[in-house]
Amino acid sequence: MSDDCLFCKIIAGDVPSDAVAENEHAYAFRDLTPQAPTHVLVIPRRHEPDIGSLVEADAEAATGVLRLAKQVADEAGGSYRLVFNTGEAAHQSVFHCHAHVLAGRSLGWPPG
Ligand code: DGP
Repeated sequence: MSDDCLFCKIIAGDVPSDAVAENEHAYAFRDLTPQAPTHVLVIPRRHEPDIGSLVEADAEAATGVLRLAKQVADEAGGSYRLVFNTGEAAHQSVFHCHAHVLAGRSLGWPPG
């Protein structure tokens, strides 16, 4: 846990969130500013700043994130997009690894 990390506070229950699912390694909750009918964030319980750091530090936890993202996407039904914004120029604003699961509408390509 990192003291000044918003998503660590969400995992600890110190900041409220709209829970969707969880497993041993990861927690899924609804994004505050949804960009699609289904917009769920899947975060590892372990604090790592991004997916690259997580997979190097704990590959099992990274797999746990992917498994939970798949479960959330399966429950949403149909097509989906899984996004790890990584680094400021790629629009990462919270530096605790997170996957966006986006579904429920047609999604354009390339992304902006
Ligand atoms: P990113 O830009 O990839 O770092 O995505 C961060 C996401 O986190 C963004 O879509 C908005 C969401 N978010 C920020 N603060 C909160 C919060 O307090 N609660 C929830 N549920 N989502 C948040």
